[in-house]
Amino acid sequence: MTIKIHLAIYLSLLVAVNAYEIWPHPKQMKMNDTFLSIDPKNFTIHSKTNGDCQVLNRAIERYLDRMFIQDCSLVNEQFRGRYLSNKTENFKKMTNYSGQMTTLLILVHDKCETMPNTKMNEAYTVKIDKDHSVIESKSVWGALRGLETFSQMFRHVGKNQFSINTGQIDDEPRFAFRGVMLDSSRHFLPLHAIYETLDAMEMNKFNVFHWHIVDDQSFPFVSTTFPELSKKGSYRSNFIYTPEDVQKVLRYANDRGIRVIPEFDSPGHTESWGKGQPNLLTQCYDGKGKPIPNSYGPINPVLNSTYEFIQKLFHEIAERFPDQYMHLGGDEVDFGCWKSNPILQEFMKINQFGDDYAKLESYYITKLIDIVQNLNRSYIVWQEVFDNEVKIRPETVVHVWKNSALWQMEMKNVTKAGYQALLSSCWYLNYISYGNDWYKYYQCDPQNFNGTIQEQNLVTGGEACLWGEFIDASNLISRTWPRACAVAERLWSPKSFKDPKKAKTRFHGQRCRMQILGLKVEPIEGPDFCYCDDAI
Ligand SMILES: *[C@@H]1O[C@H](CO)[C@@H](O)[C@H](O)[C@H]1NC(C)=O
Ligand SMILES: *[C@@H]1O[C@H](CO)[C@@H](O)[C@H](O)[C@H]1NC(C)=O
Ligand SMILES: *[C@@H]1O[C@H](CO)[C@@H](O)[C@H](O)[C@H]1NC(C)=O
Ligand SMILES: *[C@@H]1O[C@H](CO)[C@@H](O)[C@H](O)[C@H]1NC(C)=O
Ligand SMILES: *[C@@H]1O[C@H](CO)[C@@H](O)[C@H](O)[C@H]1NC(C)=O
Ligand SMILES: *[C@@H]1O[C@H](CO)[C@@H](O)[C@H](O)[C@H]1NC(C)=O
Ligand SMILES: *[C@@H]1O[C@H](CO)[C@@H](O)[C@H](O)[C@H]1NC(C)=O
Ligand SMILES: CC(=O)N[C@H]1CO[C@H](CO)[C@@H](O)[C@@H]1O
Repeated sequence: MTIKIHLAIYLSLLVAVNAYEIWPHPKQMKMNDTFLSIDPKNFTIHSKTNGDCQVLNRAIERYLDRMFIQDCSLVNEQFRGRYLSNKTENFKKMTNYSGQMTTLLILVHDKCETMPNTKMNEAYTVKIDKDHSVIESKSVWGALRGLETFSQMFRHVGKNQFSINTGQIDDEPRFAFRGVMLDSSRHFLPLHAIYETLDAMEMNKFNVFHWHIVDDQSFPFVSTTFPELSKKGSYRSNFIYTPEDVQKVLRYANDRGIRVIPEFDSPGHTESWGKGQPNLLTQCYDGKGKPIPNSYGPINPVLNSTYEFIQKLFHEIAERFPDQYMHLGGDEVDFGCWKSNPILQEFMKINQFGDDYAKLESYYITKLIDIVQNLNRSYIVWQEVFDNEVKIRPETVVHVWKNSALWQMEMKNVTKAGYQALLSSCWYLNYISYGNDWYKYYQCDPQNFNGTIQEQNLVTGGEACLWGEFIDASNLISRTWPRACAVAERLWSPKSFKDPKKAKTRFHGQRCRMQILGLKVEPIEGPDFCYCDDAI
């Protein structure tokens, strides 16, 4: 029995040296058996770009800083001793050794873009060769993804001694939209928690940070137009995001090729808005037609003042967040309070909406959309907006989230109607369970529905959501990761990578890699260990 176990460990170690542990898996890899040695003290990265490229310069600095950590995650001491001696001299004598790599060239062909965007090109090639190693891409974003891949290709084979196999990787993402959503309203998330998330996202080639910044419980976003919103609506006076804080997050994300899409969800989920903006929310009434003190429902959609406020607030949001997209929310509007209010009842009558409060919601959303369009922004909405047949623009992205067995049908309906679809139904990572739960995240495929080719092509990607009711900075990273790695590979790698059993060694490697960079990533692949566990 023990012999068997030892043999298994021994074999898995053998696999470790030849398996390329890159996560998410590249589209195409042709690796050779020969390898180069790298001495971190004798290694430089050069770049050739079309004009100035600060984003790349900063990325190179960042990667040089963390590339040569002693990566204990992939091989252990025993293994090193047996196969790749810790002595450089012996290392060089090894049969497949073909030289030292002292430089890497990064070649970016197009003019360097300064902001990640909907059309960004993330394709790249990494070629590791005796005489000439290069990362080549059209855009700077491809170069960033290539650097991440390159940094995952090393083997730590001895003190300050690394090796890398020769070969070529040609890679590009399967989906253009690969997001992670954080909720900073249910629990305030300090900037360091957001930065850590962005670091982890970069390691997994995510490219959209969806910031669900405000909700019923708190309004931490500081508006300079309406300062009372955060003054009265935040949990505490220091649980806020000032304009400078938002700038910092934007810069941090931007440097990592990550778009930031803010969500100001309305007309529901707005309780905290009402604290600093009187007369915004709907007064609820009791059965006898009397106003209930301090009882408010969704935003009041019948007042002109509502739209003056919305116009000014969203104007400010558009100035703060430069991405082409905003997330407008539109989910879970509770009609109960609207139904109780006699002024709204009257409005329903005048507008011949009958008893259909979805029509009143449509009335609000249509006006909101007009405002956002005038601000020259595109938008994403939660699926209810589509379900309630609100008039939306053809390029609207519909965010499918309801976690029923019916998400495939919803995807079909949305794309059949010609809208782009974004999937989150199977990726609500805040719903935790015992065991290797990443398998189910890994196996969910956003194009796995009965759609025509054209309909499937309207799937723009997906997003892992971390709703914050039970999450704050103390458990954000451990709850998100490595689960979100499974989503990352689904959204980046070719569809054929779908067997979690085949992926688990690499998955484990990625978890350890993140851990050694200081991210407190959970073990979710059963009993195991990282070789760097003793350093944590
Ligand atoms: C060295 O190359 C040989 C032949 O190409 C190959 O079979 C072997 O696995 C390689 N060894 C290592 C450690 O890469
Ligand atoms: C760096 O590596 C090159 C190529 O192997 C070698 O010629 C040179 O002496 C090395 N320089 C240092 C400072 O080790
Ligand atoms: C890999 O090996 C093949 C055949 O030995 C060779 O033609 C090719 O140039 C090698 N590629 C790299 C990147 O070393
Ligand atoms: C609200 O705006 C509409 C259209 O702009 C206008 O016709 C109406 O008189 C306004 N109502 C009030 C109470 O100001
Ligand atoms: C509208 O947005 C597009 C895409 O972001 C941009 O190219 C264009 O210049 C903008 N137009 C105006 C009037 O701001
Ligand atoms: C999709 O559309 C069909 C036909 O309109 C409808 O019956 C069904 O309820 C819709 N499914 C979902 C999940 O919305
Ligand atoms: C898939 O869609 C096609 C055409 O929309 C329909 O004919 C077929 O019955 C559907 N298949 C399933 C399994 O739902
Ligand atoms: C970790 C390891 O394998 N260390 C070895 C390095 O090389 C010396 C000399 O060959 C050995 O004594 C160590 O055990």
